Amino acid sequence: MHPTLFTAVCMTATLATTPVLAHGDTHGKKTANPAAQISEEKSFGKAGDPKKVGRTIKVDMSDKMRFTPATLAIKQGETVKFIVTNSGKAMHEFVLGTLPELKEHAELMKKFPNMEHDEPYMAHVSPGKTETIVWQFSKGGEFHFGCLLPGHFEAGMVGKINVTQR
Ligand SMILES: [Cu+2]
Repeated sequence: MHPTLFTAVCMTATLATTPVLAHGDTHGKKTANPAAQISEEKSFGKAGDPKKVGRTIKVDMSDKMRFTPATLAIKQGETVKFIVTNSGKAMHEFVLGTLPELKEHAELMKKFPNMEHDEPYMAHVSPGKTETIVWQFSKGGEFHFGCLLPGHFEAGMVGKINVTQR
């Protein structure tokens, strides 16, 4: 994705009324150095190279506020292609992160339900649709994925990823 567009999309929802508000922890860095954001590494990994996908994992999201499967085991270094399907009638999203980050983001989504957000570690999936993201788990640890639409996370729409260290 083009870096300028990427930042613009991300900022649109909040810029007009509250310029200091950022829903992620990286907006400042992005503005300062747009070229660095593409390869930015998070504690739970980084955007994966689609040519280096070692494994494909299908994840289903339903209106029962559940991910299936909800527990994943991954080896450090693996590049995973997630094929995320929304089999429900409501909008859902698949967002990778650490549990504290996801909780914080879910709280922000409650305050600003129309906030647009887009990052390489999230997929927004309309009812009946399928989206893919490619992510490399460059670091070991326990991570999570969640749906951050208002109320969904709290209703249990969260899954766990164990990345075993090499
Ligand atoms: Cu959801």
